[in-house]
Amino acid sequence: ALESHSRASKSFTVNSPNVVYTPENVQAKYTYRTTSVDFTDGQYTATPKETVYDFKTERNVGKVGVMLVGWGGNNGSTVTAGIIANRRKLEWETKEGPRAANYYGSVVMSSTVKLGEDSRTGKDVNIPLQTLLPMVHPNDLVIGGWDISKMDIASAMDRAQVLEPTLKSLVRKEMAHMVPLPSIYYPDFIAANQEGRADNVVQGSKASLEHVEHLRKDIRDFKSANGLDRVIILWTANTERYADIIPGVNDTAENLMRAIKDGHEEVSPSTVFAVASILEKTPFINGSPQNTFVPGCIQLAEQHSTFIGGDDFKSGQTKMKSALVDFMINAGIKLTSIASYNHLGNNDGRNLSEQKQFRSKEISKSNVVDDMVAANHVLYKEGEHPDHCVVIKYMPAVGDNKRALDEYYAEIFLGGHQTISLFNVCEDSLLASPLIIDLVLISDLFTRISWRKTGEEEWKKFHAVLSVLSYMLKAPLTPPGTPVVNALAKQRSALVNVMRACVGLVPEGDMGLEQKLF
Ligand code: NAI
Ligand code: DG6
Repeated sequence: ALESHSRASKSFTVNSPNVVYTPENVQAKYTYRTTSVDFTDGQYTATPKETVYDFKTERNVGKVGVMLVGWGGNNGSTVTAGIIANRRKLEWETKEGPRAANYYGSVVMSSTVKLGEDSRTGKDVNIPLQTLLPMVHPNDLVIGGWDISKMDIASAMDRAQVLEPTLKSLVRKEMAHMVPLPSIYYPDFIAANQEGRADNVVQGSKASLEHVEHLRKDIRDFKSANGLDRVIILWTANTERYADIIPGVNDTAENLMRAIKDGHEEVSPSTVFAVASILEKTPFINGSPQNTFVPGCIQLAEQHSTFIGGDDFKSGQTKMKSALVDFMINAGIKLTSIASYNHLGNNDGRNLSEQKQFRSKEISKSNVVDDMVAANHVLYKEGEHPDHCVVIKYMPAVGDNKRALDEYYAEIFLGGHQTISLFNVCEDSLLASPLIIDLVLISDLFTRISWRKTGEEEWKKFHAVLSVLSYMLKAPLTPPGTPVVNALAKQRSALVNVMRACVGLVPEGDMGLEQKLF
């Protein structure tokens, strides 16, 4: 098993006394270089700083499962069909000719990173990101999950209206046997228009310890029935309304557990899922915008050293925004307004047509430029911010083919203006599904990474709030008190550079001195 599962790590080895390979681990000593800044007498002083860390990554990835909450939805059924199609190397006919399974849109599976420069030619050597560290292959994931709708996943795939009929016919038989587990349903948290789907629910319409125990048992049963080493739980169910943060109810781990026991009405289904996952020491990722991770839930994850990550998949319009705004502001262009409109016709759009659920999405879509604006005090005064408006409309006819229109309006040299208008037509679930794969693969990887400061005895895990997942998420959750980074390029380099550190490689740099100094 070790032989086959660690094949990815064999694609390169690092030739350094700081990196040691054993059959079980890759261990690297890594010098982290930062700059510490002081402000005295009206002047900054920058002091280079070095901290030496050891990183240890387990090489045997073992057998991994993923349990999707909302398995029967557009994302759940699409990602399932996609993994089966890849596993079976399927090809199918479309009106544009034959197509074959791929993992396009997955940063792990379909992007590359620079390993270094060829020692003879000096040219960049690029390798697939998935080969930087031993990672589970998505084809090997065992998939399961819950849905409040009891429809099997093959029929759910038809209901979603995302995939080509020719592809569906090839995966239908296998998917027809996949039936979601009953789930917990507290009607007040999702739109009333979803009620008709709820025919697969566990008894009880508010939080309870019985629900937590029920879900914990589901996780344990799934793990043992499939002989899994680890499971990742991911919420891709409907967007919920925000839960009110109430002192004494969800502000601490202890209060949250008591609120669940008492059946408090401000505890959402997604929080109950998160609590069950945390207690099972199983990472939990939130792909929707609501505040699942109330302070008490974050504290619980910290206490149990279990990874949580969120919120809200960053697929099309917002991904573009977090790249474009980064470019504009870093180019010294003063962005003054963003008008973001989209319409879509899938069940997600239907659910978001109610105000409380829309509000959750409006929040996650609106905060994505804050860090870039705050970093540029040449363009923006303290507290100054571009206008930002987010509109979402439900238009059944366009189904999953979301239409997004964005206008970026900016002030340029000497009072002039620049207007950038974008029209982005994206098949929503085909953009979101690869993000689910990335979130699962990266979360699983970090369960196998330990670190310590050189000289210390004890190995530790990364902080329970797994902020390296930010690249895939619209409103990244970060450890309490730490900054949120939305800029897309920074998010990617954080992920890649942490992975590089684990094999003792310097951060990706673009100086290219060897091509400039002769
Ligand atoms: P969907 O509406 O097709 O699927 C959601 C599924 O969740 C449904 O099958 C529903 O029955 C189920 N569900 C609702 N409450 C549940 C509960 N308590 N337990 C278990 N299942 C439950 O939605 P879709 O398009 O798959 O999106 C899922 C989520 O991902 C939404 O919150 C959406 O806002 C978010 N998202 C989607 C993106 C995309 O591009 N498709 C991108 C970003 C976020
Ligand atoms: C309409 O905005 C529905 C939403 O669920 C989005 O489709 C989803 O959040 C993806 O949004 P974005 O901005 O990342 O494309």
